[in-house]
Formats: sequence, C-alpha cells, structure tokens
Amino acid sequence: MKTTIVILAIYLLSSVLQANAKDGYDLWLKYSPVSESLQKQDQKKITGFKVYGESPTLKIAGNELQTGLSAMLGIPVTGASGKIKDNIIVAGKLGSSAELKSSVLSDQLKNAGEEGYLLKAMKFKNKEIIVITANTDIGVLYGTYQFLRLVQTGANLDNLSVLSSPKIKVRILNHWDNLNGSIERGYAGQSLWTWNDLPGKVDPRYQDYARANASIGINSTVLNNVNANPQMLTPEYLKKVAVLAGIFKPYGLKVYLSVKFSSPMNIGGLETADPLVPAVREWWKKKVAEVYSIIPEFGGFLVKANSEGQPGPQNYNRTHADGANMLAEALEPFGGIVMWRAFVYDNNVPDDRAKQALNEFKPLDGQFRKNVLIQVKNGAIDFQPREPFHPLFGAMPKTPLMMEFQITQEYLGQSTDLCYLAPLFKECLESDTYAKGKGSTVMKVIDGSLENHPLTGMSGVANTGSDRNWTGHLFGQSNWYAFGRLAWNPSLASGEIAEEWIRLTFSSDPAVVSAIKKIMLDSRENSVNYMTPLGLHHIMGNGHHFGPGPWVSRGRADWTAIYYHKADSIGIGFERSLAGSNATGQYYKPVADKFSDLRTCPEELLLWFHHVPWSYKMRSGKSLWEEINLHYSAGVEGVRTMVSEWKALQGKIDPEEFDHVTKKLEKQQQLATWWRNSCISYFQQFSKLPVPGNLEKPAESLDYYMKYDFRGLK
Ligand code: GCW
Repeated sequence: MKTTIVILAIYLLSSVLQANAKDGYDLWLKYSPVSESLQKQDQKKITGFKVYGESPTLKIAGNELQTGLSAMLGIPVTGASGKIKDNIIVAGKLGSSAELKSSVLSDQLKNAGEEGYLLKAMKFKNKEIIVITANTDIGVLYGTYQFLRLVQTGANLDNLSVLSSPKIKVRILNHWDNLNGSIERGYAGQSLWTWNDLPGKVDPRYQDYARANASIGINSTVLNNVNANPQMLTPEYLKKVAVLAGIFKPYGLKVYLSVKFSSPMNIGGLETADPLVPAVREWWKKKVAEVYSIIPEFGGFLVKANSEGQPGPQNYNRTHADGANMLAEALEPFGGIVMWRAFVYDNNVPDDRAKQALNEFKPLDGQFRKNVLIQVKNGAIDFQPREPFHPLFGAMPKTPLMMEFQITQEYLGQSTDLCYLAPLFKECLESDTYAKGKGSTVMKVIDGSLENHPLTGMSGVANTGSDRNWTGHLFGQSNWYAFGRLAWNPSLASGEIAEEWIRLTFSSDPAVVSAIKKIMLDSRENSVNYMTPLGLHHIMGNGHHFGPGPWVSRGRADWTAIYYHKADSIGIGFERSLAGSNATGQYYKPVADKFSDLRTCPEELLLWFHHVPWSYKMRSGKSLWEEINLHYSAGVEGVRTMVSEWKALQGKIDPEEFDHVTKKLEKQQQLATWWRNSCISYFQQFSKLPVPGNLEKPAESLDYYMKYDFRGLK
C-alpha cells in the first residue's frame, strides 16, 4: 500500500513538473490539467483503466493512460483490477477480454485494418465503460493517443463513438540527416541520431521521438539524407540502425534508409552499378538479406538518382524503372518497398525545369514492380511558398505515386518564420487533376482510391533536430503535427488541425485558441505575399535560400532567380503556355487550358505560367505593377498584424513560450520588410514605375539590399 502511495506521489509530481516545463520539449503531449469544470465532469466518467495484453506496445498505452489522465484530471487514475466497475476505460485488442468481445465491436472494426481503432462508450454487464479497441496492438495505441487528445481538447465523452483508420499506408518522415551530424536544410540544431555513440550508448530522446510520431500516427521514418552516404549500408552502421529500429518498434515506427545508387562500387568493390549487370543485382540481393538479418523490421529504401549529381541508372543508359526494379526485386521477399524519387535534374540546363520529371517518368508508367512507389514533390520546382500541383499526379495511372511534402521550411523562412503549412499541403491535396474527369483530386491519387492502388504513401521532409524544442521555432511543431494528422486523414481541415494543436500545446482558453488559430491560418498567405506573390518563385537567397535574392544570376541557370522571374522592360514571369515552354500542356484538360490562357489563369499563379506586361490590367482593374506592390505590402502588413495579435496574448500563455515566439515574430517582421523592399527595388529597375499611392517605399537603395547578408537575421 505504502509503496503504491509513494509511486503515485512521485508520478504525480513528475507529471506536474512535466506540465510546467515549457521549453517545448513535450510537444503536443503536455497533458496539462484541463479546466476545473471539465475535471469534475471527466473524473466521473473516468475512474480507472484496464489494459488487456502484455506487449510492449500495450504497456506504452497503459503508461500513457496513467500519466495522461492523472495529469489532465488532477487525480490519480490508475490501472483497475478485479471485477468490472462503472466508468472504467478498457483498452485492448478486439476479443482479448470479455468486454472487448461483442459483435458490435467486431462489426465496426471489420474494415479498420491493421492500424485503425474504435473508441466507444458502451454498457458491459450494466456498467458504463469506454473501450479503446483495435485489430492490433498498435491500433490500440493509436486509439489511446486519440482518446487522450479528446480529453485534452475537452470533448464530451458521453456517447463517445469514434472509428478511424489511416487513409495512407506509409506515413513517413524523411530526415535529410548526414552521418556527421549535420542536417541538410535543417534549422533546429544537429541530427537527433548520434551515430558515434551508437550502438553502445542510447539517447533517451530516441524513445521520445518515436512516441511523438506514434501519437500522430506516423509509422515510418527514413533516417538519412537522400544525398546518401554509402557507409550507411555497412555492417557497422546497420548495427547502429538496428538499435534505433528496436526502440521505435513498439511505437509502430518502421525504419527505412536512403541509399546511394553506386553503393555496389563504393562499398562493394564492384566496377559498375549498372542495374542490368548480374553481379550488381546479386550484390543488392545479398546486401538486402544482410540488412534484414540485422534489422528484421526494416521497411525499405528511398532513392535519389540522377538528380543534382547523384548517380543513377541513367549513368548506364538504363531507365529509372530498371534501377528501381532491381532494388524492388531484392526487397520483395522480405516485404520491403522502394520509394524512388521523381525529383530529377538533368546535367544539362533544360528549357524549363518544371517539365523534366514528367518527361522522364510518364513514359515509364506500368514498368515498375509492385513494391515501388514513385515519390513526387507537391510541385514541379521545389517546395516554393506556392506552386501549382505537380503534373505527374494523375499522369501515371498504373503506378502508385506518393507525396513528398517539406515540413522543414527551406524556402519559407526556415526556423525564423511562423508559417503554418497545413494550408499549403491541403491546397495541393485538394487540387483537381481531372485525370479521370472532375473530382480526380491529388488526394485521390495519393490515397490510391483513383486507380485502386493498395500501396500508398505520404512523406514529409522532417524539421526536427537536437534543439530542446525539436523544431527550432515552437510553431514548427505544428507543421510536424499537421503532417502526421493529414497523412492519417488528408480530409482534415487546416483549421481543425490548428485548433487541436493549439489546445494541446498552449491552452483551451477560447480567446487564446481563436487568436492563435487566426495567426496560423493567415501565416502562409502572408509568407506568399511578402516572398513570392502572384506566382513568382525561386527568388530566394543563393544556395541557403534564406531571405530575398531576386538578383541571383550567377551559377547554373536553373538555380538562379532570373531564370524563374525573367523580369525585363516589358514585364515579368515565366511563359509556360504554348507560347513559351508549354509546361501547361503537361496537365489534363481543362486544367491545361485554364492555366495556359492568361484570362483564366488563377491570379495567384499568374507569373508561374505567364510573362505578363507591367501595365497588364488585373481583375481588380489595377495594373500588374500596382498589384505586385499591393501584395508585397499586404504581406508585410499581415506580419505586423500577426505580431500585434500575438503580443495581445501576453499573460494568457506561458511566459517562456510567449517570449520565444515574440522574438521570432519580431525578426520575421524585419525579414518581411526586407523581402518587400528588396523585391520592389529590384523589379522597379525594369518596370521603371513608382511605388503606387501611399504604400511604404523601400528605405534603402537596391545596392544596399543586394549587399546585405540576410542570414544575420536568423
Ligand atoms: O530542395 C532541394 C534542396 C536540396 C535537396 C534537394 C532534394 C536533399 O535545396 O538541399 O537535397 O532539393 O530534394 O533532393
């Protein structure tokens, strides 16, 4: 008895401490006490819990219920034993106890698959209980996290009935982490994986990482950069990977690796990596068998080939299909998959970079083995603040295509800017490709429903690092969160996800929720406005991609800004209609027609598809030059509003979190102003027109901005 009390006391104290630590480490899993009135209400509904089953996954579920419910309800909520009582949570696999055996439950779970779950308030032997059940242990854990989320967000638990299963099979983070601890496009410190310490020394953070992912349904992770180091496949590193895989396993998180196509040469001593040479194929088969002997739960490979200097099958005059199929064949006996990226760059500068992926991949439709997914970025250029959806979506009906989003904000202010990305993700997912007529959305391509593909995936380039708060900017956490929630269910609305995240992260005070939600929902359009309005793209700082760089003109043409905006005395924009590169011709009708006609092209994508005269009359009746100015100014104004809305929250949220975000927002305001000033001064050289009306004029000369190193603002 005494020990139970001591354990309870320690555990309550630790949950209180945990709830008080506001350095961001706890992410959306703070389990803060809910309001007193809610506590009273929920304390009646939840008096204890029973978890049936002993697996490590179910133990985690039990621990989460105990920690989470006790902390949120402010009383010890513990595992119950003995006879069933009223108001108990019963968790476990379908059929694992009398409470979990009814046909009502099994009927509902029939189509819930291996990861879905059911939360249900029901009667058992005349007692009111809530069950958390699923076909598998991991389903029970996902259900547990959802249940805790409902308690934290103040849901009414009477008549609870939630049946949910993921729409996408492989919900995967892509870490661009290098073996030396650096992260390509990482803005939150060093890699989480301390390779030098592994396999002997294990950072407790690995487990917290897996837990965070499981809590939002992410079930897969690629540990290393797509610009892959071949050392990753050596036994030395595979043993390190095995340790991580073991820690992740009870959380349902599978490990994958990026591989370098030339590995048979780099670490195998072969003279070629030609995918049609038997010795090369044999090498991969043996390597894969070795990988699985060391990491039985291994998921598969991610490959960047023939892109940005990476080797690939084209080095041997073979196709992407030849390359992907060789790996797929080796992985197939073990149930592994290949994610082959469509982000390809030719060694020669093309007339239009946007067209290359489709040109290379569409002719290969139908040639890939069943366990290959083609991984396509949301847009055809590169994670810009706004891009039209990638024309490959819908263009390869016989091949499963998976989405690649970027969670790390390479082109969106990195960890300086608050930019909530769910609206960007949703914009792409909801775009209609018209591949099979109206309603053929990107979402339906990705979730496999358009062409009945069983293998589906959504990847997000991770924004995590060794920073205490994981993502650098506290609001970066919302993007990791939104990615996970959308990969589970792409139909969720941006606002819905934002609201949930705010309640889990900050508070459920309605004033706080609505103010932060507004900031988040406005943030992406503000970024577009002060960076790349009206379809402008790729005009960021050279190489590092931080801050404005419309003047970038040196180096490989399709890495410069002038290649993309093409500003001249007549106008600005990239002509991609038939009169130009005809990239619009890569879309299905009527999308192609809509984009290619200046009169029907959505104005938010105007300069993506057209070179438009400065004096062109926009739908507002104003000239293009005026609209460009107005958009840049609206972006800056929008950030000012975000800053003042945020500052009004002082005293209503934790001071440490408040200060952290305030400092970041003040920098963002400066950065936004510099973006506007730089771009307006630069484009003005060509338009030769004044800044219209009362709009704020650039404070300095163009020369000043061109020499300025904006990275000082980070
Ligand atoms: O977005 C660009 C980045 C590169 C990245 C590449 C890719 C990993 O600037 O850093 O390389 O795309 O997606 O392969």
